[in-house]
Amino acid sequence: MSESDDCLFCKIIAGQTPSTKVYEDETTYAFKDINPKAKVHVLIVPKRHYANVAELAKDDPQQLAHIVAVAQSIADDAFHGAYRLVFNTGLDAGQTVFHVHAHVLTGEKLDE
Ligand code: IU
Repeated sequence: MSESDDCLFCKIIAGQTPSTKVYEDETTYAFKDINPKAKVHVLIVPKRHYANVAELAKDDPQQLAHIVAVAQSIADDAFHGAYRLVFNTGLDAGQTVFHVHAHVLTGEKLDE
């Protein structure tokens, strides 16, 4: 874990940068993506800073499992439990924010 003062998602979690909250508990925060790629597009982040999903899986697999459970719950409410869960990992895979985040895409039938 290497927390950065410059991390956008750390600032969102701290309430220093605005976001539209969807879910929050002691360890986890979820908010609407500002550039949605589906009818419902939510980002789920651990409150502790990990750069990517591999780092999170290694250091705190329970937190990763909890993120999946939160995604399931969002999709249960939005679209009978159907959803796509994406972790872009690395610049060349399209990761632009280096605080691990799960994209939850749901709320409508998704293209294959
Ligand atoms: P990526 O997997 O790192 O590319 O995803 C970053 C996401 O963060 C992307 O979908 C942006 O639309 C989203 N986002 C946001 O929701 N709020 C912001 O202030 C910024 C980016 I900057």
